[in-house]
Amino acid sequence: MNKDENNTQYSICTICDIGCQLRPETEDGKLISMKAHDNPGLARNVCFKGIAAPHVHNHDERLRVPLKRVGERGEDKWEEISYEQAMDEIAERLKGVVDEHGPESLVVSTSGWNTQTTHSMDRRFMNALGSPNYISGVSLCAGNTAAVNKLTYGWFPFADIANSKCIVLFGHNPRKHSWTPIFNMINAAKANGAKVIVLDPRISDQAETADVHLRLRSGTDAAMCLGWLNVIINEELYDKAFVDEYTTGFAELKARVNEYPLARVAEITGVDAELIAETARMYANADSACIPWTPITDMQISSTSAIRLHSILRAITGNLDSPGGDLLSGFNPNYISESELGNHDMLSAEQKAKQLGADIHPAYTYRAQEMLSEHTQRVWGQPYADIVMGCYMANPSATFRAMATEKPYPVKAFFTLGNNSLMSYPNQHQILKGMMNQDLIVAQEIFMTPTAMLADYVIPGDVFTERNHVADSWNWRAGLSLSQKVVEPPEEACSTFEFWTDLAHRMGFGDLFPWQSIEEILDHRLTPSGMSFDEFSNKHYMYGEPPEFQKYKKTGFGTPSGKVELKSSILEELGFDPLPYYREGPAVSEEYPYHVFTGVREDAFFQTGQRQVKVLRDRSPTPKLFMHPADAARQEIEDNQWVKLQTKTGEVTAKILIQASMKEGHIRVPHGWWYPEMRGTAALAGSFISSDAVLCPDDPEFLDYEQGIPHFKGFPGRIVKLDEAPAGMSEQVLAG
Ligand SMILES: Nc1nc2c(c(=O)[nH]1)N[C@H]1C(S)=C(S)[C@@H](COP(=O)(O)OP(=O)(O)OC[C@H]3O[C@@H](n4cnc5c(=O)[nH]c(N)nc54)[C@H](O)[C@@H]3O)O[C@H]1N2
Ligand SMILES: Nc1nc2c(c(=O)[nH]1)N[C@H]1C(S)=C(S)[C@@H](COP(=O)(O)OP(=O)(O)OC[C@H]3O[C@@H](n4cnc5c(=O)[nH]c(N)nc54)[C@H](O)[C@@H]3O)O[C@H]1N2
Ligand code: SF4
Ligand SMILES: [Mo]
Repeated sequence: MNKDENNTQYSICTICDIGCQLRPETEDGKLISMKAHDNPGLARNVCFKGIAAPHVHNHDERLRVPLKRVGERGEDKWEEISYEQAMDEIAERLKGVVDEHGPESLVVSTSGWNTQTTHSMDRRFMNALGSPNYISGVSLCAGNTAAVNKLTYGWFPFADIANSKCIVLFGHNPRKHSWTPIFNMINAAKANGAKVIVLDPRISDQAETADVHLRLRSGTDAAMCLGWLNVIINEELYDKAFVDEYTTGFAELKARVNEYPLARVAEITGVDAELIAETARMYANADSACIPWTPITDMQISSTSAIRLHSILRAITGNLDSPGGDLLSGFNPNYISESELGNHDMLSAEQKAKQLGADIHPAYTYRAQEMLSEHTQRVWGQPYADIVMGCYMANPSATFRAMATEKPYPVKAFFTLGNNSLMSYPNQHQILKGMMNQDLIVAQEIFMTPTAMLADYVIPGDVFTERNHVADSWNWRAGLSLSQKVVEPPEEACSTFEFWTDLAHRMGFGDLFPWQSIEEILDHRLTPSGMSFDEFSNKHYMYGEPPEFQKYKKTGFGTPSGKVELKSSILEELGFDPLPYYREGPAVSEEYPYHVFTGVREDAFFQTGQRQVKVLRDRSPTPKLFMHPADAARQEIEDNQWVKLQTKTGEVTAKILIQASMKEGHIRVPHGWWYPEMRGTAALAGSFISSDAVLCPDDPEFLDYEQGIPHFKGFPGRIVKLDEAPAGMSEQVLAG
């Protein structure tokens, strides 16, 4: 194993998805601690989840050998089998499904963050087999944001936060234990005089320390952006030279924003018109300004418009690809990209046309994204740009519906890797129905999750200290960083790279998977740099490209017009409104009086994970709904009381946390709660008791038109008091 001159090794933490490089320490072949980085630029990157990695990696309940279902589906009864037997049987059964129903009957669901070293072998496998039906948790995160950004200027920017003079956070709330490096960058910029504008219904941590806080109603971000544009365009605060030379559709955009005078925007958002105008001026007049990516606008009924409005604001204020603005990095020239390894041109047009949901909601599917291919090739040198692995996906709601109903065609095999699929999309009821109707389910996991419990085969996964990697942030940023294997995976645990490679060989197309190990594919990927993986790991724990700004002056933008498309020619050709707009979500009523939003990430966990890790669970034993004191008083609800939160789709049970920082009339529901300790006593480890996905609808009136993204920010709900906790809760949950 390579160590640098200081005898240090580096592993990139994948407990969450921001990827801090930390220093693992081992003893007798076992990970014993994770330390902060020794590089001063990274030394502050310590969050307690990363430090807790040994408790995750060495956990007693970690899966170590393949399991085959022996009971009914979901009954959680297993026999242990060898890896060879499991892979042989999976290949045989998959061949059977494909022979009967065609290759499109295979769906793969993943998220990619945690499994890290797939090297796009999943897409390569699917493309060789002939299935377009790949879905991912990133369809509610940076993946769909990337795809929609591409429609406007051909790439997905990463904000140059540390060098910015004005940072605008649309809900996004980085903290010491949530996306720590971004939190550090914001603090560095503030120390340099940057102003921070936060838009959030709650007084979040970032709102508390911001220069200005706009407490908008949940789900109204697109209206807010239209209000900002109204001020910026009518007061002529935009960059005229840039608009003239590098954009299309400015006159039409101006006409559209004039439909949103500030009085209308103030009424929709609930924010004072003068404050909207003042902050729009602050943003537009700053020496440099950025709008960092936020997941808040990728989960709303006006998501496509809201994301496009961020793109438009960045562009017309002259902040695109300039210092302190939002940078378009392109592919790293020293590393073969996942976009290329995925072999997307191998999948036929006929099979691509079968991608589920593409007919109605095409924005992040092949149908819309391939309209960019020749332009991506022109500007960035290759046709496919699968940035954050979210640019060629099927629609999850359409996919689970097809799994449940066999319409428009049967979907009979479901593979889920490093993704707790049951709980990670809207409408958990439909997901369960879809999974129960499968002939073959395979899960690759490190713990027995509710999703894995529904599988026919569970393959144990490795973790980040057990595999080598070179990370390029999925083409979001151009730098490369090293992640080293410091311990062996337990027993038969494997990487997702090995899983797909071994399966491809059994399926008869192993020649397309010539790399025998992760190190071999890393050597291959590093070929353009002239370094082998060994050489890279000896010298370059971090390896950046010098930033080159405003590359578009040489190349144009990677869109059909070569310009920033304020009016999107692709959306127009697909039959959608080519200009951004605001659409109101389903209204609250007397029956369902609250605006409910999911999220506010918890410091102790990443998404649905780590509930079985004692040091983390002790910090947060019980799921909590947030409620404003005035709402609690009106309903005579006390702090820590058990309640039900009900929507038309379902109900969850949790405790109330009364918080003055909440916005009146709003309820926060946490994401991803299940109870590993209830395994064996409650169906699917209590995953229908408190999970937000049980509540979140995906009926058409709750879906964004262009992407089919569910409205997680401001759907109607009601609170019903309970006299006691749900049955079967542990002492710790009851006391929490
Ligand atoms: N209902 C609902 N759905 C959501 C969201 C929401 O708020 N509500 N949020 C969305 C967002 S923002 C995101 S980013 C996605 C996140 O979706 P995911 O990234 O899928 O998130 P997790 O819930 O953490 O599930 C990851 C699973 O991978 C396992 N795992 C961890 N490390 C490894 C590993 O190294 N190898 C393998 N094989 N498995 C591993 C964990 O045990 C866990 O069960 O979910 C999205 N889905
Ligand atoms: N500890 C920890 N850190 C994490 C994660 C984790 O699970 N745990 N998950 C990671 C992932 S994958 C993601 S995507 C990020 C998400 O993290 P953030 O981007 O910070 O998002 P949230 O914490 O879900 O919510 C942030 C804020 O959005 C506000 N909000 C709610 N509705 C709206 C709305 O309609 N508009 C606006 N403008 N604001 C609204 C909420 O009040 C809340 O304060 O966190 C990452 N960091
Ligand atoms: S913020 Fe924490 S959990 Fe996320 S990558 Fe960094 S150390 Fe790991
Ligand atoms: Mo996310």
